[in-house]
Amino acid sequence: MTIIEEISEYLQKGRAKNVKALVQQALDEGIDAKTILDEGLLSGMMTVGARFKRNEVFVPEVLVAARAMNAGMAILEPRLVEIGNEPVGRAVIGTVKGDLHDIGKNLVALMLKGAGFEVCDLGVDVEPEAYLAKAEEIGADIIGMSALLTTTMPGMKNLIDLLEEKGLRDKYIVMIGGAPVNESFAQEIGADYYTPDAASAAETARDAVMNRRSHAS
Ligand code: B1M
Repeated sequence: MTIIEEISEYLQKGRAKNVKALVQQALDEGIDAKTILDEGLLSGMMTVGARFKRNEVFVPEVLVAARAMNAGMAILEPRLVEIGNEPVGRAVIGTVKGDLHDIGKNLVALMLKGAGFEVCDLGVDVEPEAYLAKAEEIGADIIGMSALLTTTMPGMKNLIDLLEEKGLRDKYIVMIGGAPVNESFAQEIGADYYTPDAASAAETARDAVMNRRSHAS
């Protein structure tokens, strides 16, 4: 097994200390930071995402894998900054106004990071104006909204209305999710994508940004 494969394996097992040590060793051996990121850390996290989607692993395993990913990233980040590694895209995420559920949203944020996104997590109880202000500030590609209560789901439409009012609807890819949300609700309010789980959200976000870039060029 190569050192890169070992990084991916240990990440999937949530072994933060091993991941950290192996990332350092890989750098010392002269392996470039981008390879360690793409083929070690991100590949490991995408595998965890796929297994989570198939119900082969559950929330605790995803959280420990994410902790291992963060441990590796802490070693890798200074090197990535030096070589000017661009993220796959930028995403703003939060749970909508009036809603304090954040476990699922946190998983989506983790998976997006695992897919190579720079993620700004606004937390819970987020006003439409706050999503938009942050998206404009960081030049986001994606705005992701989570809702767990049927009473807070309409908050998702409020952001879409606000984007339309400001003439900014086409600027952002709007993604929604959460237990009571579904595809027909997404269509009804004019969101771009509904995804049922965190792993699909990350895959869809990646594909959507790639698609948009290929159409723009
Ligand atoms: Co609340 N709660 N809760 N709660 N709570 C639910 C949602 C409820 C279904 C329970 C029930 O009655 N059976 C019910 C909602 C009923 C309804 O609206 N139809 C409910 C209620 C009523 C309430 C209160 C009103 C209770 C009260 O005070 N009377 C209150 C509301 C507070 C508020 O938000 N204003 C309340 C409070 C709480 C706690 C604070 C105690 C706690 C939240 C803790 C926290 O989040 N930090 C809590 C919890 C834990 C739950 C349940 C039990 C579990 C939710 C959860 O974390 N699931 C929940 C029952 C349930 O869902 N079975 C319930 C695990 C998580 C991983 O799944 O969030 O669905 P989920 O995320 C998934 C996907 O949905 C998706 O990916 C995730 C993982 O793959 N996903 C996205 C999520 N966001 C996405 C965004 C995307 C894409 C995918 O794109 C951007």
